[in-house]
Amino acid sequence: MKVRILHHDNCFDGACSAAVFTRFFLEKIDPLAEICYTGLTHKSEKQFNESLFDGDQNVIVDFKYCPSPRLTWWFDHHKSAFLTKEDEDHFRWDRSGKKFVNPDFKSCTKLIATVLAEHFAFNSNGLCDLVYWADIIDGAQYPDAKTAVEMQEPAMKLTLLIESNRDPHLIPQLIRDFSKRPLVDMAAQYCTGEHYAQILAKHQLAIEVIGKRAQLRDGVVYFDLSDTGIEGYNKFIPYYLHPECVYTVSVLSTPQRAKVSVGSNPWNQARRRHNLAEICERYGGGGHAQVAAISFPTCDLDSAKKAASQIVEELQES
Ligand SMILES: [Mn+2]
Repeated sequence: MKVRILHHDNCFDGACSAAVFTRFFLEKIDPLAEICYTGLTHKSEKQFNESLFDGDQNVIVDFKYCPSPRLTWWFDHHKSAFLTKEDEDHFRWDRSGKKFVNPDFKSCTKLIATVLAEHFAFNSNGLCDLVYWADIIDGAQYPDAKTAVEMQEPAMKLTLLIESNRDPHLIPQLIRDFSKRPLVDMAAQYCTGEHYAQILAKHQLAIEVIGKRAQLRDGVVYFDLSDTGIEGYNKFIPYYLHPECVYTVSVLSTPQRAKVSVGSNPWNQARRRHNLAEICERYGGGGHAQVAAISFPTCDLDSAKKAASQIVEELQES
């Protein structure tokens, strides 16, 4: 049997979600299944192509719902789990018992482990380290910004590797390893050598550039990286540099999209007064109340910048 798992790409929680499901499927359903992986990134249009669903069973983890009849399993914990009202209705009518959404979970990894234990008698004890770290990382439950930015823990090193990865073979390999190997062994194998040193240097450079560009005004840190060639950054850097801020708004440009990221300071949540998913939904984006984003076509960087400046204004404390 061929199983296609579509997971949130370049995301520790997305990879761990796929790993938990993999272990479950091999243990409980078919030990001989051939499991294949595809990473999904948020797009400004046409999110799902039917040809993605080429397995006998097709699974989406840590990503939006798709009303395709070929979708067998679905797990998500995002507040904006549905692209449209029609998709949401389609999900509500589903009687397969294999599709689950719960935005109360900090990570999709924990949601999957919990649901599979409850409904399918899966024992996820062997994966508790994975569940623990996915919950910390995706839920931004670090004790402080230093832990989130200085990359000491094996799970943090692997997160840095995953978030900056461009090699299509690496994440499937990591997922298979996550489903059966301890994080400390994996970090020792993957987060070493020249390649990792380069990734770490990029991370240091991002800290430096954001430090130079970020402007803090009325509780909001704003920076535009669209002309720097930086295609991603650790989202805690702004809070590491400006611990007193409440929100961050940034603009990025990659070959795939222009992106506005909107976040709130995990160590200053008492001052958060906005639901960021709702704000981003108005521009066609989404996410969680604490952190959300909007994607625009690469050619439409101006719209991204305009949306970002409007959001900055809305979030500033008067
Ligand atoms: Mn997630």
